[in-house]
Amino acid sequence: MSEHDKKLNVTRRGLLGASATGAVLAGTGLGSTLMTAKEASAAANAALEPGELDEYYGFWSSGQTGEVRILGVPSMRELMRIPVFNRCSATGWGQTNESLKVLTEGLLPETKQYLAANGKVTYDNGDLHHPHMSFTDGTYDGRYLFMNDKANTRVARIRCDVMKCDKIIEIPNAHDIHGLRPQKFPRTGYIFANGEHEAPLVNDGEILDDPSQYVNIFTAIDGDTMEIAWQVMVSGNLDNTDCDYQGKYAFSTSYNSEMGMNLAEMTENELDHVVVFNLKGIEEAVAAGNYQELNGVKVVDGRKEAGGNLTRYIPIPNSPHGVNAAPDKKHIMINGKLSPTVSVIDVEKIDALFADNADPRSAIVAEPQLGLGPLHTAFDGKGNAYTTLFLDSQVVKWDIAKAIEAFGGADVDPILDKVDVHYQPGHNSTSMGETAEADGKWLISMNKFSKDRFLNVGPLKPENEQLIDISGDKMKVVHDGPTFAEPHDSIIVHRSKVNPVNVWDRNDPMWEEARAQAAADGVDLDEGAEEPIRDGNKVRVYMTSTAPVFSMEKFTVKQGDEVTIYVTNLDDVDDVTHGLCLSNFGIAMEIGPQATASVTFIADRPGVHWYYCQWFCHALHMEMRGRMFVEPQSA
Ligand code: CUK
Ligand code: CUA
Repeated sequence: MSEHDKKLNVTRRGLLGASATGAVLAGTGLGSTLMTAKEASAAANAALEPGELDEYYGFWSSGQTGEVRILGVPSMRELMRIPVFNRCSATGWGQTNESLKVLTEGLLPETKQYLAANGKVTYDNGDLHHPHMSFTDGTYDGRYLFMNDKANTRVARIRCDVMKCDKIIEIPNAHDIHGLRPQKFPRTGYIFANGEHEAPLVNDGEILDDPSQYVNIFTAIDGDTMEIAWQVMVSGNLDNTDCDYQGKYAFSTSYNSEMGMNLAEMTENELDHVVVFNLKGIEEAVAAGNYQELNGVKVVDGRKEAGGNLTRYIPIPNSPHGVNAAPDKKHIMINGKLSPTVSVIDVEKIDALFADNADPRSAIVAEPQLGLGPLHTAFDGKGNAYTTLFLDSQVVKWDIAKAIEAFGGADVDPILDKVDVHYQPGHNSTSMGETAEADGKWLISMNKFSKDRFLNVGPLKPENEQLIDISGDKMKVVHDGPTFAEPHDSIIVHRSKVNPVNVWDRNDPMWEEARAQAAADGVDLDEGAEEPIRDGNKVRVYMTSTAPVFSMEKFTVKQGDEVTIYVTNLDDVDDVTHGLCLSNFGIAMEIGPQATASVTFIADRPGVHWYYCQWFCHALHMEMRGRMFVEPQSA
């Protein structure tokens, strides 16, 4: 290990070692596994009887799994998984025509070309870090969830009425979308998305190992149309992002202001920065034509050397990571990562940075020392902040007003409490904590390691999210929840904000193409067709499902036909989902009540093949099946 590395303690062993040291230094120890009576009663608050409903929806990202998960909070019951960037064996996401439309229509032409050369139509993986709900007037409005894909530079949207992904777009010019946040005011509005990794603006191979010509791109997407509004070229890279409650500014951290290409270079400077984006200034520059158009997107120059009033760069120690807007609508927390500090920005001091070219650091009103490895901060709406300390394996509760007083020279300690979490927390989130309606009841600490917390399942361990009761003065860990890769980030939304339907609307846009094709074939989707409809070597099969039967008990196609099977689920009863699984064809799909789903394949396999319903729907579910006959080509 070099001296530099030692200082930063950046190896994995170093990080894990530092945590134990940190905990000992903090004097909290790890031996407090026996619950006190008080803790037991806090745990009881979190417990729900069978049949009781949770007060909150938790929307969880899954990191490299690529899906979104819904948990109930505080029970921490996993309620649903929503496939987004991943493939799903159960629902047929990535296989049905309806999901393939979502997965392919937003891809860039060169991506489609690359995928085709590899025998694919879409990516199979994603790295989904940041799920966030749309806002109206500073709080969740239950319309949409938005999320990033760091792995393949995409942004996706989930409709909260049906809890299905309806749009995915690939972001041109940028590389590897990481930080993502929706505009809070007056409404969403923009979705802000950070390109994390540096590359040439025109990345066609002309420029390779010449980092001096690399840039990073900040993107604003219109959340209603899922079209890109504009992009900003910046100095340094972009990590996380958040925005104010005035609709004026967005803030992105940069841990690589150095534009380094390796660890030593990226961590060289003691100060990196947060970029402040002046939304109105950018809109005006775009309206005035001060942009270059690249891949159909208007790109403005917000780099330091460009001057102008699009961006400002506030120096921050040291490789800052998380950005979190406080529910007081006034403060933005920049989490120091390699610096033990959180830098507090007062949004009311930002105007002067643009209007009067004030010293960027004049917007910093506090910088409390909290512990080792601050990554993300959450809020209770009572003036307190909760910051994860990755290296210390702790969550620290601190008083924002006291931190500001201390920064002004007062002899006060803003730290109110520290609690051990297990182990190495990344994100944390509080109930309604990312809105102006933060209610201070629950905090989730999403921990990267579970080590000895659970039964050993082999070298790959689950991660661990812990539920913490923050309703009192002291934080209390009341629940451990192991999770598969990975509990990256979450939001905790009061159930009054979310109101999904029980049954699909027959006219839902999701199967618009199926509807159009059926109309062209003279078929009513609600009735299906008696026989397959042949159109050259294309064959379309329209059937309906009503528990426990498919409307077609058999149909015949020819080997080599391109077959599309449409199934419309006529059941309109809450919770009666059917499926269609075509054995030995690798085909399965979910058909929710009143939904239509379809799948297309080449029937290149002669013989008798059963299709069956794979969602248990009825006492005679096993009997819900039918035969596809494939006549051999010679016949
Ligand atoms: S980033 Cu990973 S712990 Cu992707 Cu939200 Cu901070
Ligand atoms: Cu229909 Cu099982």
